Amino acid sequence: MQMKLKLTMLAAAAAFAGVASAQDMVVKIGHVGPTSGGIAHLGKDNENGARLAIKDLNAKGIKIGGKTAKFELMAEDDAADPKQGTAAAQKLVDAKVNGVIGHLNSGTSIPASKIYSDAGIPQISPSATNPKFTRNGYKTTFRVVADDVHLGGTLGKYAVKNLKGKAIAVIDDRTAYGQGVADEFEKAVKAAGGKIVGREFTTDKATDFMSILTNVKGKKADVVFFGGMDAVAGPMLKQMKSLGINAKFMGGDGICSSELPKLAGDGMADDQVVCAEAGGTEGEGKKAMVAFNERFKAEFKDEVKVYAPYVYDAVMVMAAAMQKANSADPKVYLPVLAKTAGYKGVTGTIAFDDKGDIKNGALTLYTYKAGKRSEMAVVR
Ligand code: ABU
Repeated sequence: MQMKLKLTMLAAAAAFAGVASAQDMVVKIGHVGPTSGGIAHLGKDNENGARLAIKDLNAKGIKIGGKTAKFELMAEDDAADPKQGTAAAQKLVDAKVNGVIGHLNSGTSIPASKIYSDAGIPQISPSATNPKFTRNGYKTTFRVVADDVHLGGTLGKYAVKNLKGKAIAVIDDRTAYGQGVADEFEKAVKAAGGKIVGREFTTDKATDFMSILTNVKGKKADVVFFGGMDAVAGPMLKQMKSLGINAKFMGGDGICSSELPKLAGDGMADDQVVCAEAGGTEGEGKKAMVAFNERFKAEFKDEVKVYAPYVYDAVMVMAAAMQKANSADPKVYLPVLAKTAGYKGVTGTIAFDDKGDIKNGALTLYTYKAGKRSEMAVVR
């Protein structure tokens, strides 16, 4: 009797300390994003989304195969660099993670997807929007946001039909994401009868845009679209202002962060920027997203930048598939994950199509007023 009591006390102490006991199983979830470099703020936002999900899963005490699952996060930094991305992917494969959430960027997620596919490990990206990510025929590749065809297509039409742009200039950062979303934007502008007056290029590490912006000014552009991330868009907006370019500034989810006003400083006027997040919620669904954002702020003393809720849902969808399959073995839960349908997350309802893309993904159009993101519309 005394021995039983002692064992129970030891198990309780182990559970309190977060240590796995004989009745537990460890489930390793890999996460990869750029937690160093120019968009480290976005990488940390993603990683925190994963941390919150892991905390919630462990608090629930989920049973898998009759054992209490202890979820552990293996967080890796890829610095948004394709080579570091594949090295991080190999490290997670070698560590025999049960699944991976990431990477943040298309340029890292796409090459890493082959490594996970070869190892049979499911990968869900919460933010990589280049369509190619899910077009390689890998059964292990999933994404919980809309892609650049949807993003660029919607924004291109919006530039012509709603903003009434007459002279539209396009700049991209030559990354898989930036170039891809800019190409889709350009196609949609032309399809809507709009005129592209110039196409300029920069990089995801550039800080000086005076030369390309002078070209844009010479073309009298009234709308400038930038395919790239907020860390570049912010200084670009500042330099547009210094050159006296009063054009509307558009971009995809990469610029559509709560951080952009800080990065742009006084370079951003109210209503000047129109961007789209590659997801969104409407009606009753908004409550869960708002509650998540408040909870995230309380937990990390920081605003959600863009993707943290999508990371949270990606972890939860993966764990739900493990629970349903009653196994964390990738071979066993992967087919269940692929059949995910009607999962109610904080970012809305998640179901995957046969490529691993979210079905009926939403976009949220935003502008900025007084240094805050301001929602304009959710479109599907
Ligand atoms: N979707 C915007 C940022 C991530 C990426 O696709 O590269």
